Amino acid sequence: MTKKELIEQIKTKKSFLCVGLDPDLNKIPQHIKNNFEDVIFEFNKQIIDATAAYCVSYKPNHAFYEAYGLKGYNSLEKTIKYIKEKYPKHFVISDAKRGDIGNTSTMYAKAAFEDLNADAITIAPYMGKDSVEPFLQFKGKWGIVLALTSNPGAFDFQTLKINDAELYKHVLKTTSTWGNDENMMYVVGATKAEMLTDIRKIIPNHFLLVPGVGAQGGSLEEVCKYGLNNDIGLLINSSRAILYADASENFAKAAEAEAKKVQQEMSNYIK
Ligand code: NUP
Repeated sequence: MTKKELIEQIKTKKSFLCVGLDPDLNKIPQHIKNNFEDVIFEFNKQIIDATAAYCVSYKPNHAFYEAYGLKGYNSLEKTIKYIKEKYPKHFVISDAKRGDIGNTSTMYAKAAFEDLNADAITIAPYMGKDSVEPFLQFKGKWGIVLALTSNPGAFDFQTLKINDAELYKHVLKTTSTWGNDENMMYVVGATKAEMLTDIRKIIPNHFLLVPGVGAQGGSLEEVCKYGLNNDIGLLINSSRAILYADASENFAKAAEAEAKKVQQEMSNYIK
């Protein structure tokens, strides 16, 4: 998907919401577990159908599928196929945080883009240029580089100063020369919204994937205040707050209501 197409979707839907598909068997309602063979896929399918009108993107995190082995991976494949067939304009992010020596990264990229048919994959940039570049060679596909993450551990390394600038700023400056704002995005946690002012000085035009609203307590208003650019430039992810808004047979309706609530707040920022 091109940047132009993504922006068009955001304007049409008046939404820059990304629904995180992080299925957890301990939290999936009992009636789904009792009645379906592929529990994860059925749960996702109902969540997707309930939320598709209010979001522009879905982000399955691989951990929540790989935890259930081959069966889980099969549910992941089926989930992406379902989105791509029924909602082809939604931007699918494989949240796998890959990155390895070049030929290995190429295989990770093939898995995400050719086998799974995701539009984007998250990348940990620690191994440097040759570990990131293979993800940027696929037309219409995106690499989303971790810059400043939402978790408390972000302060262990990412904010350490090297030559007067924090490590995450070096990551932004350097990695942005490896690709462009048509094939790269950055992860910035919603829990660190004030830091978006500095981030926007370094990368004014890139889209940012922003997790951390909802369950992690980040503020949508603050993220928009500091992070919006002329193209909107944000995909804001919420997983648990939408998926597990209700644990009963009403879960899909509750997820829909939650996604709609976020979309309505977002619509205020879209002219
Ligand atoms: O910095 C990050 N923070 C984060 O939470 C980078 C991520 N990829 N994530 C992921 O976003 C996390 O692994 C989970 O899949 C999702 C946030 O979920 P929730 O807190 O909305 O439930």
